[in-house]
Amino acid sequence: MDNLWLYLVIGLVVLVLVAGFAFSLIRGRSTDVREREAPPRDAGIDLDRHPPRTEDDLELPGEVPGGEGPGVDTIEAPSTRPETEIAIEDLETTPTLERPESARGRLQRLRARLARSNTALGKGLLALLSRGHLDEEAWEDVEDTLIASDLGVEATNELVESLRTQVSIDGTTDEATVRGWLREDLLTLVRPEMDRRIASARMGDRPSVILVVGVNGTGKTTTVGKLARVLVAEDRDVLLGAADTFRAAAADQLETWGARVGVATIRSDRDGADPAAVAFDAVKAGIEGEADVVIIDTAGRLHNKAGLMDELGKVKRVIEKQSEIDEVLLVLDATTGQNGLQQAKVFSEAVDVTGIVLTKLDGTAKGGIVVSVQRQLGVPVKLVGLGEGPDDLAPFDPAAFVDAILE
Ligand SMILES: Nc1nc2c(ncn2[C@@H]2O[C@H](COP(=O)(O)OP(=O)(O)OP(=O)(O)O)[C@@H](O)[C@H]2O)c(=O)[nH]1
Ligand SMILES: [Mg+2]
Repeated sequence: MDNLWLYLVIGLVVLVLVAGFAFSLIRGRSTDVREREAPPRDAGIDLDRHPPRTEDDLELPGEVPGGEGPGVDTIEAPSTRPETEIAIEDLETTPTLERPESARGRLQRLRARLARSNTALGKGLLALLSRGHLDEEAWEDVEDTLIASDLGVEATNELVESLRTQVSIDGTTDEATVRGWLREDLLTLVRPEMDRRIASARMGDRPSVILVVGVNGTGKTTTVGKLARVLVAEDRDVLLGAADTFRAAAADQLETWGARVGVATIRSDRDGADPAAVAFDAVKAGIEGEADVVIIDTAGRLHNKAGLMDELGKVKRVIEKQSEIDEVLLVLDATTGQNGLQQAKVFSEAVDVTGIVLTKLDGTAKGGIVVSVQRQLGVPVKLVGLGEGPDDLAPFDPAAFVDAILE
């Protein structure tokens, strides 16, 4: 009998132990599952800003060919998107995002580069003007130098006229005096009174929308990347839209720029997806995620290809279904001269250009294009690209520009 009791007690203890062990095993596993399902907290990108596509998205009426809607699958929930997960991991394992340089004083920093590239204009002019007796031949040389800098015939005539008047009144041609006149005249031509601010703050209850356009290879994607950096340095919440859907590599290029400073990119992974649909989705995500600014990169297009220019018009119209476009930046390669002016004309007819970005000013003595393009379009040069480095983009500052030319 005693033995029976003993067996009963031992049996009970073993039962309790087994039950306890089993319970703790189950608990442990469910915690595991919860942890794995929980979204990463400090991924650096607010995933809520990329909500899943809704039925509405597919209703871009008539604008989207094909029965599958825009085909932009970027803003699906991250759990179904291995690419997005990889991007988040990357950001997590790279905890130190780059800290971009603030825009203030950038042109001063880049002044030496600008001065070097424009020596033919500045030094050439000063040498000509201060060499003493200025005969007709000397004035022709001055004109030639200005024309060669892409200043344009009209502005060149105005400048030469003004200089001739001052020389005849004053009689002097010492370098300091001539430099003073030139500085004043060039500054007037560059029109310092133009508003060069870039729309980059929220407009009421929506983000500002910036569309970046231009012909192939002018530096659009690089400019969008650099601009995102400038805005991040100003604590703006930026979202990028990769509406260059010709090649997946174009979206990759943009995404890489963004990831370096913790900015997300809305893109399609399908080559040849409708660029208007991607642009639409980017703006939509920007609105829903309460971004400050959405910057949309577009594919390079030749201005003389009507079909491509029409496509750009469509991108604009589709974006405008849900938001105004606050800024259309035309990116021009400063080394392309007269052709750049022709591009400016055609692009401004297709989309209302609000500002010019002049890139590659570091490699050319053709700074006069600032004046000619502003004259042609009546819109200001807002930014200048002065190199391939990530912070080699500066807000255009007329006085610093003229000083650099005359350095
Ligand atoms: N030196 C110099 N190079 C620049 C500047 N801006 C861009 N680039 C270079 O120009 C080349 C083309 O730049 P992208 O940004 O890819 O040009 P894109 O307009 O986007 O080209 P597509 O998308 O093919 O039309 C790259 O090698 C850039 O590094 C600049 O201000 N100075
Ligand atoms: Mg590009």
